[in-house]
Amino acid sequence: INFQFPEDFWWGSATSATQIEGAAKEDGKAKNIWDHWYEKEPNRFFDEIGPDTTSNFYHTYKEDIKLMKEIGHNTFRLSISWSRFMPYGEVNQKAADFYNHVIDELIAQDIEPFVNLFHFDMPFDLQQQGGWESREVVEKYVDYAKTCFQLFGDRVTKWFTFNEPIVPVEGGYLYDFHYPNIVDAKKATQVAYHTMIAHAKAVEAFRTYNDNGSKIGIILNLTPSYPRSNNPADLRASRIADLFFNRSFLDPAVLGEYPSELIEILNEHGLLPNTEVGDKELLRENKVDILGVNYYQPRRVKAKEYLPNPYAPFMPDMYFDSYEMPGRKMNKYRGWEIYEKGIYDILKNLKDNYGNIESFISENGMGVQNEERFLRNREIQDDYRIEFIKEHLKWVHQAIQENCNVKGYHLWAFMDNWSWMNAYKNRYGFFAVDLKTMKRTPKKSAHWIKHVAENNGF
Ligand code: BGP
Repeated sequence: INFQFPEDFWWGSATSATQIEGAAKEDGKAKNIWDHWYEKEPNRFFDEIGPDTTSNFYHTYKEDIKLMKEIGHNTFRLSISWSRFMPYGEVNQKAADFYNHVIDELIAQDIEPFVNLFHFDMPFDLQQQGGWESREVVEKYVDYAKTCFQLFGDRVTKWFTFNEPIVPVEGGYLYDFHYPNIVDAKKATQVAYHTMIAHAKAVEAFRTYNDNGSKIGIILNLTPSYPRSNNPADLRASRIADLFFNRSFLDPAVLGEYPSELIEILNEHGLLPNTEVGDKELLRENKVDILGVNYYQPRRVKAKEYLPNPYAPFMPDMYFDSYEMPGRKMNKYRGWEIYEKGIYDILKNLKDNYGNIESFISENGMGVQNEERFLRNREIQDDYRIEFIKEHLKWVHQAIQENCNVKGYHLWAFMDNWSWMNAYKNRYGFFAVDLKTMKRTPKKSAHWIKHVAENNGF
C-alpha cells in the first residue's frame, strides 16, 4: 500500500434527493422548483427528461444500501427533500417514515449517514413567496431544519445545512440556468445573504437541540482561482474571483464574517443586501463545526482584456476574464478541466487560513457522456474514473501528511443520477443505472473502491 489513509477515514459517495429519489408525485410530496420548471418548460431539460422518476431510490433504497455495503462504504451522503418531508409546512408522515427507514437501514449496515438539508430544491409554494429573497422563507427553513434535528438527530451525527449555496444564486439570479430565471445582481446578493442567515439560524437551532457530540456544517463548491500570471492585474482578477465564488460563503460560514473587500465592492455597486439587527452576531456566534468540500475543476482567470461597459448591469465577471491554460488536462468525456492538485490547494488553504477546520471531500467525480461505449463483458470499464479518483486521492493523502484536517472522501455519485439541466447525459456513478429497468450494475470503479476502502488506501 503506497497511500495509506488514517484509520477513521470515511469512504463513501454522495447523492441528492431530487437527483435519485424519483416518486416526485407520490405519498404527498409537494412540487419543488424543479418539478414546476420541468412542467412548464420541458424543452429546457436535456432530452426532456425531468425530475419525476430519476433513479427510483424512493423504492429501491434497501437494495441500494446493500450495494453500498458490498463496495465497502462506511458513509453515504444524502439530502432530505423539503417538499417531500414538510409539504406546505406540515410533516408528511409517509416521508418521515421513508427517511427514518433509510437512516435506520444505513446504520444497520454500519454506514454513517451524512445528511444535507437543502440541495437546490426549494419547495415551489415557497419560491412563489419569494424563495430566498424573503426573510419569512428563511424562518420556514429554520423550522424545517429544527424538525429534522428533532426527528432524526438521535441517529444522524453529521449534518449539513446546504449544498453549494452559491449555485442557486448564480443559476437562479445571475446566469439563468435555474428557476426562477431572474437576472438581477441586487436580488442575487440578497438571496446569497439570506441563505447564509438561514444557515446560521439552523446552526444555532442545532446547538440547542443536539448535545450528543453531533456536528453541523455546510457543503461548498470551492473552485481555487489561479491567475494567468503574477502580474498585478491578473493577481487582482484572481483574488476578486475568489472573493465572489469562494469566500462569499466560506468566510461567513467558517470565520463568522464576510471579507471586507467583498463588502466594499458590493457597496460600490449599490448591491449590499438588506440586513437586520443582530445578523452580524448571529453569523459570528454560529460558525460551522465541519465543512464539506465539493471539488470538480479549478477557475483560471486573467485581467479583463477590455474595460467593461460602465452602463451594463453588474456581473461578477466584469472583474475578470476566464482563461484556458495551454496544455491543461481535460475530461474529454464531459468538458471540464481536470487539475488534481486543486484539491490539495483547497485543503492547504483551509489549514492555513481557516483554522484547519475539519473537512470532508463531499463531492468529486467524473461525468462521462455515452458511457455505454466502455461496456465490455457486461461491465463498464471505467479506468478513467479510477485514475481520476486515484490522482485526487494522492493529493488528499499529501494534504493529510501535512496535517490538513480532512476526514473523508465521497465520490459524486453512488449511482448514475439525474442532473439539473443535463438529466442523464453525464454519468457519474459507481453503479450504472439502466433507465428502462432501473437495474444497477457495478462499474469497474465500484470493485476498485471496495479494495481501497477495505485496505484503507491503495
Ligand atoms: C454539483 C452538484 C451535484 C451534481 C454535480 C455534477 O455541482 O452538487 O448535484 O449535479 O455537480 O454536475 P453535472 O451533473 O452538471 O455534471
